[in-house]
Amino acid sequence: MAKTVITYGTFDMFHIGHLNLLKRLSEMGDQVIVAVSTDEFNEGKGKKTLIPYEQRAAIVESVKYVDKVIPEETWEQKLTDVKKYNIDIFAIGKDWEGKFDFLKDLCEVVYLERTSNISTTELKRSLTRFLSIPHKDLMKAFEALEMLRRDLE
Ligand code: C2G
Repeated sequence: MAKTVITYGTFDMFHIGHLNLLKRLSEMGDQVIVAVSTDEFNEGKGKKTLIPYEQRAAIVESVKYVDKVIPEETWEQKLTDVKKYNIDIFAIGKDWEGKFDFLKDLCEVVYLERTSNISTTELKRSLTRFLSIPHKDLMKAFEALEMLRRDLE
C-alpha cells in the first residue's frame, strides 16, 4: 500500500543536510510532501530567512525526492495536513525530538538523525565572517594569489 511521508521546514540556503533528510524520506515511503515555512511563519519562529519563500519552495520542489510542496503557515496545520493528505509518516530531524508526538494518534512519527557539520546558521556565520574582511585586505589576498598563479605558470 502506497505510503505518504510529510515533513516541515525552512530549507533556507539549501544544503546537504536538507538533501540527506529528503532522500531519507523518499526511502521511507512512495510519496514525499514537504511543507516549506513561509517567511511570515519563520518570523514567528524567530528565524530570519535569507532566501524568500518562493525561491526556497522552488528549490525544494526541484529535488527529485520530493513529490509535492505546500506552504507551512501555522504550527497547527500539521493536524489538518495529516488528514488532508492521508499521511502515513510524519518525519523531521532529531532537533525536534518529542515536539510532535501529538501526531502519533494520526500517523507514525519519526525523528531522524541530523547531518553533522552543516547548518544554515553556520553558513550564515561563515558568510558574515567573510563579508567582514576589510575590502583592502581581500584585494591584497587576491593580488598575492594572482602573483602566485603567475609564478606557477
Ligand atoms: N536538517 C538535518 N541536518 C542538518 C540541518 C537540518 O537533518 N544539518 C533537517 C532538520 O532537522 C529539519 C530539516 O532539515 O528536519 C529542515 O531544517 P530547517 O530548515 O532548519 O527546519 P526548521 O527551521 O527546524 O523548521 O514545523 C517544523 C519547523 O518548520 C521545522
